[in-house]
This record gives sequence, structure tokens and C-alpha cells, in this order.
Amino acid sequence: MRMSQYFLPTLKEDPSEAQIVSHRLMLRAGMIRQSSAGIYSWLPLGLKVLRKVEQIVREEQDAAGCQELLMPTIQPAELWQESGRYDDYGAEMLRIRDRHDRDMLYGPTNEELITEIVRAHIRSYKDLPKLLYHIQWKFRDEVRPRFGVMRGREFLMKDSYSFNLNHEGARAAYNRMFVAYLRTFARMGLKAIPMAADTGPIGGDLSHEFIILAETGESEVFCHRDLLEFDVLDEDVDHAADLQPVVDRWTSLYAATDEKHDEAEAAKLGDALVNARGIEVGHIFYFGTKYSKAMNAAVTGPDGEQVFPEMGSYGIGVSRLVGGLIEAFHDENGIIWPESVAPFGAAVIDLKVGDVDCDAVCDDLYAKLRAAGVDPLYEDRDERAGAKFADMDLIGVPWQIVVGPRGIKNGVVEFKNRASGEREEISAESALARLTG
Ligand code: 5CA
Repeated sequence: MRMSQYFLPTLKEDPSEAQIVSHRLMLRAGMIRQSSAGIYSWLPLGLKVLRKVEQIVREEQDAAGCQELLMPTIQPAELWQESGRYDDYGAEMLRIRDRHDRDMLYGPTNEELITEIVRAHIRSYKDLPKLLYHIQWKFRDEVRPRFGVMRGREFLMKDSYSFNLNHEGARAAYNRMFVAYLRTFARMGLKAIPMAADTGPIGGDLSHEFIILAETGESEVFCHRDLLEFDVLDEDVDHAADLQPVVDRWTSLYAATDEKHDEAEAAKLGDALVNARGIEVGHIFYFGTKYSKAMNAAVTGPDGEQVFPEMGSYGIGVSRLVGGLIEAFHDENGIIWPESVAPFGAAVIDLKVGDVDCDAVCDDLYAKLRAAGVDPLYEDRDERAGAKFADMDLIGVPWQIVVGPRGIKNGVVEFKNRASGEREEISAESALARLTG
């Protein structure tokens, strides 16, 4: 992408409405634009990151044997009346009436809709287990939408639903999602810690929130210091195997959100107790037959009897993760994207646009990086060097190749790493080789 043509409305000044760094940087980097309280448009740069995050989530769901489908955002009220949640959900639910006076709603979650689909199509125990997910916009009329995409009213969620014949099967599905979540967040460079959590309006008695630690997090959390050192990517994960040992390892040390915090238990940790603030990026629930019974979604069991599938649901805040990533990765100059979610793989910065030699080196680098699939951003605007550096640091592309007339005379470009700030003078060919392996 050429900067001269890119729709990237960056801001020089800090927007006054933003209270936390991720919100401030998302506005300054031209990633989002608020349309009304807690509702945002995703501009090209923001959307690129959102899609990268979404793709990692999708790959790990697929790897765990979860099948993608897509349910609508607008749902009929009847299904929620069947489950009993139409009234329970309260003012957070956006209720709509269509032209035929039918009560509809903008889905805050999808337990009812997925149960209706399974009820219609799955009649026999032979068709279980099933693990299904979608990535779809949700609406919750939050009392206090704030912190940009962190607590929005409209937000993108990945939600999965498991249907099993018995408790053991349901627990295996829960474990699969537990491990898929650890892998998902780790691939984004995030340290997400599973913590015992409350179930709220979703229900059930087994639940974990996945929390990344950040000063601006909305939840107060408590955990054993050693959990911060665990790394799931070190482990060989086979989703077909029994994952209980992996889950046991991750839940062997104390970790709880505020609501589940047990002072006496925590006191036993002494100095090893971390009391911090955290951002909930995922939440998984096991709630047995709560919805299958209420909605009469029975299957025929092996002996012809009626069995209500055991269910769980598993959410990831896809749009919230974009803010969470910035909370975890930034400095005073802007965002520092981990490579796995970076909007562009590298930037080529032409310091003297119009200079035949600079333009030729940059054009060549840009073409070769594109051909190699690096997805480069080409800073080809006729701007001051200072402004170019500031914008590039702000939007956080992991690698920058700076091309100027002085370097070209010596046969070198500057190769800069955004995260470490380290700069090296190397040939354009070496820079290319570094990025294309
Ligand atoms: N049905 C279950 C699991 S699919 C469910 O809805 N769980 S949830 O309420 O915990 O939401 C799942 C995830 O969505 C949360 O962990 C959080 O990361 C994200 N989320 C929830 N509310 C918001 C919000 N207002 N803005 C942004 N993300 C949100």
C-alpha cells in the first residue's frame, strides 16, 4: 500500500475523550471512528488488524475441531422467551419491532439461536458431539460504554457452542476450548491467564475468564506469580488427546477474578500473590442442560430414550483484543504490533521523494516485498522526515526500511526494529533477505 493513496487519517494531538492509551492510540492512528457512544466504524488500518486477530482466532478454533457457521445479528424474541432470558437480560438487550409488529432483538449472544438450529437438525445421539462457532457482531446496551472498543455497545465476538451426550464429553469440549484459547492468545504475544470466574447471565457452574494483565483493566484479579511464566506454545497440543493434564497444570495455581476471590486461599500464597488489574479477553462456560432442557432440544439416546445434550459456550472478544493488544504493546511514540497481528509486515520509507535514486531503491524494495507476500507499506508522501518517522512509529509497523540519499551513496539503507528501536545500516538486499527469510 502506498501511503500517498492510503486512507489513514492520523491525528497529531491526543483526542480529549480518550481516557486510556489504547483508545487514544486507535483514534490517533486513524484505526476507528466513533459513530455514537460505544459504536465504531473500523477504518482501513483498524480493519486490517481486526481481520488478523480474527484469523488467528479462526485458525485455532478450526484446529480444535470447531466448525464455523454464521448466525444473524437480529434474532426473534420467541427463542429468548423459550429459554426465559428475554426478561432476565434486561436493559442491556436492544429490542426491535419489525413492520409486522414482531418482537426482535439485536443478539447479545447466541445460546438460544444455536440451540434452535441443533434442535431442528440433530435428532440422534449418533450425530453428537458437535462443536460450532461463529464470528459475528453483538450488541449490548452497556450502561457505561467506555475505553473505545474495550467496552463497546456493538462489538465483534467469536462465540462457540458445544453439544455432548454426557458430562465427560462436555468436559472434554470445555478442555479443548480452554487449550485453544491459551494458544490463540499466545500466538498474539499475549499472556492470558485463565481464572475462576462468575457465570452471570449465561449461567452454569464451571467457568474461566481469560485475563491479560494491564493497569487500565476493568477487573481486579488475583493470581500466583508463577502463572505469568507458563507458556502453552512450549507444549505439544493434540486436540484429539485427553487435555485434562494441560488444563490441570494451568489451574493448579491460584487465579481468580474479584467475584471468585477467596482471601483465605490467596493469603496462603504470601509473596507469590499478584494483585493486579486485568482485561477479560475470553470467557468460557459449562452449563449442562440449561438451554437444551428449557428449549426442549432432546436427541434420541442409544436405548431410544430422550437425552438433553450437555452444553457449553465459549466467547472471545475479537474487537476488544485489538484494544487489549495496544494496552500490552505500546510506548510513548505509539503502537508496537506483534508481528502476528501487524497491519503491514514492513514499511519502506522514502526520505527524498522525487530523488531518482531514492525512488528507484524504494520502488524496487516495495515491489519485491509485495511479491514475497510481506505486505509492505510504502511511505511515498512528500513530507518532512520527522513527520514520516512519527506517523510510522505511531501506527507501529514492526520493521522499517529507511532510504535516504546519504545512505544510498554508501550503498546502505537503515533497517529499524520498531519494538527495540535498534537500527542497522545494511544493504537494501540484506534488508530484503531479512524480511523474506
Ligand atoms: N455466550 C457467552 C460465551 S460465547 C458470552 O457471551 N460470554 S461473555 O459475555 O463473557 O462475552 C464473551 C467475550 O466478549 C468477553 O470475554 C469479552 O472479551 C467480550 N465482550 C463482552 N462484552 C463486551 C463489550 N461490551 N465490548 C467489547 N467486548 C466485549
